[in-house]
Amino acid sequence: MERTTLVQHIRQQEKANPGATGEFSSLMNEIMVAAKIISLQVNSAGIGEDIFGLTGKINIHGEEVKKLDEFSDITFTKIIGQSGTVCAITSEEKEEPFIIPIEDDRGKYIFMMDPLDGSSNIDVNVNIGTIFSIYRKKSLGDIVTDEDLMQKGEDQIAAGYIVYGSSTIFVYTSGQGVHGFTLDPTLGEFFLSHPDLVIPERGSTYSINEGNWVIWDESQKDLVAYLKEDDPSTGRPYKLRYIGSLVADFHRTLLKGGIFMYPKDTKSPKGKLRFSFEAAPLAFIVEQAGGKASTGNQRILDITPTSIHDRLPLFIGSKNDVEMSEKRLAATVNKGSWFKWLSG
Ligand code: AHM
Ligand code: MG
Repeated sequence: MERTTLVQHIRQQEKANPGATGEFSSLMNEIMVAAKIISLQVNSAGIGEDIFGLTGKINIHGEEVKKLDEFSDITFTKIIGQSGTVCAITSEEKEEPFIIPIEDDRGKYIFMMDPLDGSSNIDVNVNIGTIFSIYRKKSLGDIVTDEDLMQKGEDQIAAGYIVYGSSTIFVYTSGQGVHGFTLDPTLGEFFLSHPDLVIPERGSTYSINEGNWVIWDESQKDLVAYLKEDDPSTGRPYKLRYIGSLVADFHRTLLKGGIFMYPKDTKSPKGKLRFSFEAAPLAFIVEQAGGKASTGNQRILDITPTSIHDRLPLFIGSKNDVEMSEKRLAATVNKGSWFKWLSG
């Protein structure tokens, strides 16, 4: 049986673009190499070298840095940084962008990553992943400016993620649909396993950390209560699925449909997830697969961040489920303001 490798697929997609120089293919190939190295580490964690546990460091978000977080960040930064295809790398793990020196081999792309998403699941053998996003340098000249590092979500050239789970899966889009590849560990090669992924228009699951109920606002409580009501004519109640690794919760949502939500709450008034490293790349992927991604009232890809570590609420998944959530949230907010107005 003839199987398409990830390298062949990337080359075919690049051929469809007449102005292509091969730089994009090189970058994607380097991402694939880094992903294989991390996959190997994740799968052998616990054997031999001690890769579990904490580094003792705290990252820019005030979170404890795990050894695998650091390993993934360093691996991606080294491999992509030396690829000659990028001029800057930003990472969820690093406060400042890494700018490739002008005298070094550098290229026209900006690479952004959450090197190891779902790190709280590392030590318990639950799926974790990497999320990445690629933009083209916008400003002219050698200096990498804020305009390059804080681009509108819509300006992404490509985005993808890798799930390190029961198998390692690489999913990406370069604006020509969404395609998934599974790592064959015996050959060390990614093969096309999920061509032209399309998310169901409507699903039957919702995914949210419901332990946060008390810190949600009324509109969020109303939405989740609605999804749990018994009304078979509208497919309710929805099932609840929550892994706690965005990459894994998103991957399930992409394949099966439904909605993943991380709303704002009183602990994270702006939301918990990051625009550049989590929301924007997954929004690009979901839209390419026919789904939607929103803050609850704004399309994610319409947003231009104001800092590389911006956070925001995220509602992502099947088109109908995201639209229904937006309507429901707006209706409760409006009901709330009428109530306040009447009683005030
Ligand atoms: P991380 O990138 O530091 O791992 O944090 C992001 C993770 C997401 O993977 C996941 O969706 C979310 O945080 C889980 O948060 P919570 O534990 O609050 O449910
Ligand atoms: Mg993350």
